[in-house]
Amino acid sequence: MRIDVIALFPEIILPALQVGILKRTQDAGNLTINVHNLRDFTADRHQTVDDYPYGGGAGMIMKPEPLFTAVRTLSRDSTARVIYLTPQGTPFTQSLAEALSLESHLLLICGRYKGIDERVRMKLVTNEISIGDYVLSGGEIPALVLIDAVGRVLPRALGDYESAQGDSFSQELLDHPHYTRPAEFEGMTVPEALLSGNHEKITEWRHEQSLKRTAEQRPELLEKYQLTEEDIAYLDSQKPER
Ligand code: 9D3
Repeated sequence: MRIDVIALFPEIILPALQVGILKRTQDAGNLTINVHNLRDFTADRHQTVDDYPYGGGAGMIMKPEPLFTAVRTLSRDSTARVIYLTPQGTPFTQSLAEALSLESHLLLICGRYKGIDERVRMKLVTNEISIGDYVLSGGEIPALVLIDAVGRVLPRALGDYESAQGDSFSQELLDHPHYTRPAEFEGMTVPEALLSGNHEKITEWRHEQSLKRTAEQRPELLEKYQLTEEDIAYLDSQKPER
């Protein structure tokens, strides 16, 4: 996969691409990421990227010319998905990350100021994505979130799909607690089920903990999840007495 990013602050994005899974995926040759500065696609002496809004109001708008030049330069073949990161976009999810991981070329546009000229959105943008309902100062961090989520489901090396599989499967419920050595730390012990060596018991304990956490933190996820009789009985047993 190839990912091009158009940003006003490439330096926000670059260091995060040099470590961990994203670095390994790039080193394996399965992902090429290029981060471009929008100012490099300007044609005027002052490298102007923004201007005042028609109709007035506070804030600036990103001018169409540098964005048209950048997208046309970076997507010569015209097969790239052109994704604009915007608070007005469709919510980013694991399933969207997995769908995007099947593309061969993504071109990400990071906004700053109040947003981009509408003609860029109409003529060039194929997808608009938001990472959640909170206000950030630009699209660079959202682009990094998207790259991280998409990059980690790409194969790092041949036959390296299991971990990503496990992730999407476990998205239905929240993860259970984890413990490692020592068996006792500052008076806190590891749950007996995990020390039992009984794999059925361990699996049951983990599943119950996932149900409990999901009920506490994300009850709306349980509405889509097919609860068994045993699941319902367990959750009922966790409710405080009246
Ligand atoms: C005045 C209306 N604001 C929109 C909610 C203006 C505005 C605020 C923040 C315009 C752009 C931004 C910068 N944010 C992004 O570029 C952005 C973003 C976000 O703020 N939250 C979640 N996802 C995203 S994706 C891009």
